[in-house]
Amino acid sequence: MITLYGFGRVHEKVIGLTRDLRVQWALEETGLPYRVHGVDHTGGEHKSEEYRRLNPFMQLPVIDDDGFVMSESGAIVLYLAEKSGKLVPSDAQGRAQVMRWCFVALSTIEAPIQELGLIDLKGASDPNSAKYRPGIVEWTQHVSGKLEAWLADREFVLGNDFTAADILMSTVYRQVRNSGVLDDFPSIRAYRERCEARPAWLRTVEAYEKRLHVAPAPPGDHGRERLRVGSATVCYTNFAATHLLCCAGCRAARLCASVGHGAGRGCSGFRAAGRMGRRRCLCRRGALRAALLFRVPLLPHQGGSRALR
Ligand SMILES: N[C@@H](CCC(=O)N[C@@H](CS)C(=O)NCC(=O)O)C(=O)O
Repeated sequence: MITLYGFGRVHEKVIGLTRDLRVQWALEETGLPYRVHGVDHTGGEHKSEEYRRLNPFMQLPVIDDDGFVMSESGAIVLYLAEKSGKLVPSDAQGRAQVMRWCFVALSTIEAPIQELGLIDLKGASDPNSAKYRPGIVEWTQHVSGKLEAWLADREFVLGNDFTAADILMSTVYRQVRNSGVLDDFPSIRAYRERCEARPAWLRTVEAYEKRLHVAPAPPGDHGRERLRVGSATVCYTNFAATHLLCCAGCRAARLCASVGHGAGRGCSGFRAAGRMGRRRCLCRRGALRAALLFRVPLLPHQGGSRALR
């Protein structure tokens, strides 16, 4: 049986972004039997000699398929596709196209996105953020513009069929889903939502939440995230933000209202927050604008549930 070495404990900031999600998604799509070994990253389990033998770079994910060990998320996803005969077409040229788009995802697209993700993880207080972020955003938007055009008349990157390349592409974009840089790329956003609507992805997220002890969203709250803003709890109306900004408190809410996003009765997030008995709500765009203006980090709501969807 396949063992997936995925995160069992990891820094809260990266929950929902880790690359073991890609592999577990591929396992769920292909139906191959597997179990997960939850690596305690916080406790340094990946630094052991035993783990180094699995992956010389001591990173995750890794799979062990009855003694056949493989690291690198892209290589693993392709291996699982080949092994199962799913997520790839049967002809050599079709498979080569899938490979091509896997490389597009992991090199052309992921290069700037990873940079951007890292900058945003560090937050606005990092002096390099202001210096390098605009250039990285430009690079991200340059490559994304090309993909946006490509996806305009395609359901998935290779057309009508969901393939291994879509697992990689959509999870790459997931890293910056709440950064605001994709606001002008509706085809990419819709594409990612199409991919993440798949039952195999939803099962993956559910298993991941359990593994990392992330409290799942309450019923009817899918795709929303509650965050603490100052003393108030806010609710995003869009896909979950795992580590955005906070602490501008009412200033953020006021700004949000003044720019016409959220914090008003017409905002679905406001209504959702009301249902949950909360006092404030910002829609994602409004909160991000506020964060940008105030240059404050957003923190997850402590002790509340968090949706990764
Ligand atoms: N290119 C590798 C990158 C792997 C990677 O960066 N893994 C991260 C998690 S997403 C990791 O293990 N970070 C922890 C560490 O380096 O200590 C892949 O695609 O698998």
